[in-house]
Amino acid sequence: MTLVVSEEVREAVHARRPVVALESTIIAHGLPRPRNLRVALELEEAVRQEGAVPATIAVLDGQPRVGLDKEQLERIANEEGIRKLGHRDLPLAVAAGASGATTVSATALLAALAGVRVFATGGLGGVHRQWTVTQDESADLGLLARTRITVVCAGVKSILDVPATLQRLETLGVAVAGYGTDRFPGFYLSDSGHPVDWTLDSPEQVADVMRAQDALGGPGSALVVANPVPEAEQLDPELHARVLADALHACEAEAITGQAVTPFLLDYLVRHTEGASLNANLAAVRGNVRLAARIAAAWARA
Ligand code: PSU
Ligand code: MN
Repeated sequence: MTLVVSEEVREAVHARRPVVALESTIIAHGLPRPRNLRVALELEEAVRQEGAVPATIAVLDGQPRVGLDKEQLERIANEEGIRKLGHRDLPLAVAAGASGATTVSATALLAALAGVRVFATGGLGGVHRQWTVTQDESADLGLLARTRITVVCAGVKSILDVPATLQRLETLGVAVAGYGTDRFPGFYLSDSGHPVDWTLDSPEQVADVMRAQDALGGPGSALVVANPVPEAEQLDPELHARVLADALHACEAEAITGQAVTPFLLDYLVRHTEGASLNANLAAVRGNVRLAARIAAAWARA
């Protein structure tokens, strides 16, 4: 594939300086305009403040790009017709000359191809409620089972079936650790109500696990670092439960399916919590981006 890696990212990867991959679906389809562009720029700045190089990933005019300039970020945030691309969509978008934002699965794949080992996002996709009927499971999980990358996230989106998603991650052989917690975070919430088996407490410990993955040479799977949103910034759990139930109802009533499900539910939560879910989402992403930069730095020092 004609992967275009920005000069800054290419040089940093080559020199083993810290780099953090950032996804673009959250910008194009996960956050409302005009805040989405401000957030995209802010996240890149946060990576820089922590001493790492940001590499936002997207496909523009059929070119998969690792590292976007400001104009390219603006296109992702504002252009009409920006598609949502999972990893299976990449060759189709390339051949069609299409433009699209990349989900966790497509971003992780392109980051790994560019030699970027650390990736920050909000929440992973996963197994949806009603899975037995719809078979809706995000391609994020399967791709992470086959890609050697460290993903810093606030767990999986709480719109999902969280215990089923944790089970799938186990079945697929994806390593999962809580960061500073033995609870699996709940995206908008600090605690999903489910435990994790492993806890890591510093960027150096995360880098040690990454080194151990490489030394062992097992299947090329990911490491998920599940970093909770600070409790003070989480969505009120009662409000979350109530609005989420309504959102799931609306999704069914409006017969939303496929790729549209996740953006529909996220948008519903934003609109029906007066933006509180957006604030919790952003707090989670910000924390993840900063932690990812520190992990990238520890990894670069290795
Ligand atoms: N997390 C967010 N906002 C998002 C997403 C995750 O805070 O918009 C996106 C990610 O790109 C993730 C995708 O990969 O949703 C999952 O979509 P689906 O369930 O259709 O696979
Ligand atoms: Mn899906």
